[in-house]
Amino acid sequence: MTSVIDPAAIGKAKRPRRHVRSLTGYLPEKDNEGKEKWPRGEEKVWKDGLRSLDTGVPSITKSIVNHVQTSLARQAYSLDDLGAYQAAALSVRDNLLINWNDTQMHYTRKAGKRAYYLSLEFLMGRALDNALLNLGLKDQYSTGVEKLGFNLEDLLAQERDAGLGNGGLGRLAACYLDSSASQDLPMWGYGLRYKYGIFQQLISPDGQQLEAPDPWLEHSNPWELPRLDVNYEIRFYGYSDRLHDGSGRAVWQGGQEVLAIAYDVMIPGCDTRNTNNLRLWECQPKRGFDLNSFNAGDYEHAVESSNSAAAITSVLYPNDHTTFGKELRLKQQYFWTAASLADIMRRFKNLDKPISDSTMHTHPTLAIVELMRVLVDEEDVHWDAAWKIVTETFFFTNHTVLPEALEKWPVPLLEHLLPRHMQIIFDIDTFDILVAVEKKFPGDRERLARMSLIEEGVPQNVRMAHLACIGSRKVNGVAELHSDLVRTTILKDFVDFYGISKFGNVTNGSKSFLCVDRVSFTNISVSSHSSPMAGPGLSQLITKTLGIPKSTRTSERNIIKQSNKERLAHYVQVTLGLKVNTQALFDVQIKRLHEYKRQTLNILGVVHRYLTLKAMTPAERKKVIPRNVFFAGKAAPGYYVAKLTIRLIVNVARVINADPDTKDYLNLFFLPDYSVTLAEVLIPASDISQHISTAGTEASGTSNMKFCLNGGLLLGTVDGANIEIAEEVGSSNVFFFGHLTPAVEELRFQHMYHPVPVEEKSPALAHVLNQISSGLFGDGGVYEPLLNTIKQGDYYLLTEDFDSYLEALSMVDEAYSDRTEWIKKSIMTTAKASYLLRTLHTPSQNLTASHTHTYTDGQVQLGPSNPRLRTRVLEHREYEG
Ligand code: F58
Repeated sequence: MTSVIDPAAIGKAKRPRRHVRSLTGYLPEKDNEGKEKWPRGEEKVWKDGLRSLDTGVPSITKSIVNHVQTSLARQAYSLDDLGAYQAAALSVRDNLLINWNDTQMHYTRKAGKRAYYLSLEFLMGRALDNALLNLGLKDQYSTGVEKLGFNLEDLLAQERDAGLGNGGLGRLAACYLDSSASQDLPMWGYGLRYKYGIFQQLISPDGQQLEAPDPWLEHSNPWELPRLDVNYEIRFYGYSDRLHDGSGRAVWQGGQEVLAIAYDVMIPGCDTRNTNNLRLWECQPKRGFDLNSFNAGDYEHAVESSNSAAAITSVLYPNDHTTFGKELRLKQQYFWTAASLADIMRRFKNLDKPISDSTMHTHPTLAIVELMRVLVDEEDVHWDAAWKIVTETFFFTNHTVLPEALEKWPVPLLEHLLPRHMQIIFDIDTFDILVAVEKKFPGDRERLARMSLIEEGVPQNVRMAHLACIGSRKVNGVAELHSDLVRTTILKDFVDFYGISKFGNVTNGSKSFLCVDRVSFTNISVSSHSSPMAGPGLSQLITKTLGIPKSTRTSERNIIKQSNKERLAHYVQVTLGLKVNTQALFDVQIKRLHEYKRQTLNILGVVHRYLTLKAMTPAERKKVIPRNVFFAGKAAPGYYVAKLTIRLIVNVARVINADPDTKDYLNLFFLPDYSVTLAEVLIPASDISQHISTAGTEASGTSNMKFCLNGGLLLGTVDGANIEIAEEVGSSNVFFFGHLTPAVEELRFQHMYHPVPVEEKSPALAHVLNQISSGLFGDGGVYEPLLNTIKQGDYYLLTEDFDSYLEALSMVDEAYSDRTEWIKKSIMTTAKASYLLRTLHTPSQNLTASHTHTYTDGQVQLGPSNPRLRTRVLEHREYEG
């Protein structure tokens, strides 16, 4: 028997794609008296079937064994550590899902307002340990897996980091999620589910960085829940016809359509059942396979659309401070903002609940344009009303003022890929900016050119930071100094135009205990589950417990630090095969490799120390404080100079560590493949950490905070959050050096037009450079391009800061020689820096360092009882008109 196939049905789903009930944001129907109706079947039978959390050891082991049996289809005989990890993770996930479900229902019933954090990067690291700590179940799981013949630490080590981020920006996003969940705030994250996260860094025998892909999803990911029926169609290319009916509307059609599929990642709060959501989008072809092409024998064309769709969420771009104007990158940005907004709009329309979005940096700026398109073209909202909604909805956080990081997109590219969006950008530029600027500053054409969204040139470019600024309700930087720079440099004209009140500061914070050493927690009795393990509660507890340095605390602290140093030493032994002297001072610089972060200054300082040691007699050397210097960090694959710095570090390490004259006093380690997991080993072990950017270039920095929380002192420049940290922990506990921000511009001018040879500026530095050039660490010629950046132009001002850097290093040596005093400093640093744990603050607490832009201005509060909120609901209804 043959059946007839309707060609029109090929590739179409047999039933509607969207199974509405699996979406969040639905409530039970109510009867005439307003009582909720049970939707189907017998309520009691349903309720008896619901499971509760597994918190006791017997129910935990039962759950793990069940997962081995049914989820993994394995047996006790065939279970390795990886399988046991997967079963344990699935069992923990069951608990998270129970909490997740209840939380989302609670939000739907109660929460009047939600915040959404849009970021292309979420650097989450590992999930199992974090979930166990947040659920307060680590001890129970440890006992449980032991009863099943495994060791929890071994299982934790099986998990691959979720490396969906480059560095500080992505890690901050992860901290925000953690904080919001821990403080019971209804916030969701939206990002992309990259198939390949940040590349794996390998170091070749001659010290070069090599990159390998990071197939982190290889063994399936127990922490995500595919929501295949939550999907949206996203269009690219095609053409846009304006309607010319005075409405400003247009119809966008044709081109390529792809599907955004949702994957949900549970974000557990600490010491609360509140569990938030991170929704990551995967791109799939709208129709998987072009059957016509296949039948015509053109297999390549048949799979082409699926290949090009999959490419959109295939890989995280590994550049953290440069933009290249690549079409695929723009596709990623639009795909993600359009899918996220569609999802948010659906929830909003379903519940009539107000939204507050955060465009956290310039990546999601297209969301501003997309929301205009949806409101004007699809929802038929008048342009002016739509613009008012848009500019009430978004909050823009700037994370850098480096010129090379300010995103610009070529107009022809935008016109081709997103024709309707380009029209909207031109309209916003004309009607919502230039006309108003001309009115306020008549005849000031230069100002118009500077402020326009369009930068003239061949081709023209769209300035995304300007768009983010004018399309947002508030703009902020991430530390006081940085926010000042935003106001006085890149967005100065906009401050003149809007007034200062739109431009604030929200200094970054850090997740409560990402890296705070676990041992210290037990020792300061914060381990009890009833203790406030997160946010302001924890910060108060640390301050109270550690605030007054007592001699008992001092010795306790020493033991803790020592054990963390030994853990790091063990890691180095296992991974590099090198022995670490755990009695030495541990000096750590771990961050993305970038000229502005000046790892080069650090390695040149190490070489100087080495040369100084070599010139000493053995008796003199005996007086020197032994030091281990640790580096870790990845360079963008195309960043030649940064990669040369890695090569120099690795080759200097090779020489120094093998030198019998000095190896008892100085050792150097470059730890490959820096990750959140590695940071968790390195940070608690540090005595001193380096944050030595050229003044005015590091927006905030966040690892500086994590080091302080772990009792590591800072050696740094007067830059970013270093300044506020020092204000809090006391300037005697921070080692500052270098020129200040206001001097930088003039110094650069002098270097450009009136250069002075390095020999005159800093003989010490000149000696170091000569030694490298002359081949002390292998072929000196290799390093010439790197050394030339210092000898010529010296944009990052190493020659200016080198001598004061050496002085600061000596001050560290001197301070460390009095170990009791040093430990006191370390304790004070942890205690005082604990204010950084206050991540998300509600205005009702009247605290200053707020973290979520929704609350920064103190105008909007969560919860249905807030009268302002009701006003906003009404406003939105009016706009929808
Ligand atoms: C980082 N920015 C800052 N990328 O460098 C760091 O100081 C800060 O602590 C951190 O953000 C969190 O606020 C960063 O990693 C960017 O700023 C991007 C550059 C390319 C365009 C989009 C922003």
